[in-house]
Amino acid sequence: MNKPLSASAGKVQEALSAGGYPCRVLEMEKSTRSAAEAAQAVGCHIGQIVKSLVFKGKKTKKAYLVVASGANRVNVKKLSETAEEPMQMADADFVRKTTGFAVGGVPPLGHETPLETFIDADLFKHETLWAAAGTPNALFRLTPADLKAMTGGRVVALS
Ligand code: 5CA
Repeated sequence: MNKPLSASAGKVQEALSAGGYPCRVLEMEKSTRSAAEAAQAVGCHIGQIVKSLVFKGKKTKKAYLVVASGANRVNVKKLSETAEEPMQMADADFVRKTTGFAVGGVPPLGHETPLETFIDADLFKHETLWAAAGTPNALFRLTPADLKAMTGGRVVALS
């Protein structure tokens, strides 16, 4: 029998269901806090892991979401050019305040506030992806098309 989801993972499952996505949140025994751990827990390639990273615009102080392949490092210079303002990685407090989730479990949907989103084009190399679902143990499987639909993000080269 499946255990009930924790509150944060349940919030993500609700957002998925409300959006009409058939995705099911899985809470794992093992940690999925980092992309490498997540890939190991579900037995996929690290490139199939969706990292949901929050950046802050240095001018506007606005929060942006960058969904990147687990295999890539985001090039902040390139990202700043794309966003047309200098960007910095957000700190943990800013991440929690803008998304409603803690670092290590930030999902690509269901945030506290709507975030302008950029999607790493490399994620489209894979048929299926795995994204964080609210906690450092929770994930759900999705397609690149689902990711585009649920974030409304712009697909760009980020690495
Ligand atoms: N659950 C996994 C796989 S989906 C996950 O959430 N990975 S992640 O890459 O999207 O989230 C971890 C990221 O959070 C790290 O890559 C790092 O960019 C960021 N991070 C780690 N520690 C901090 C911190 N103290 N403050 C802000 N961001 C942090």
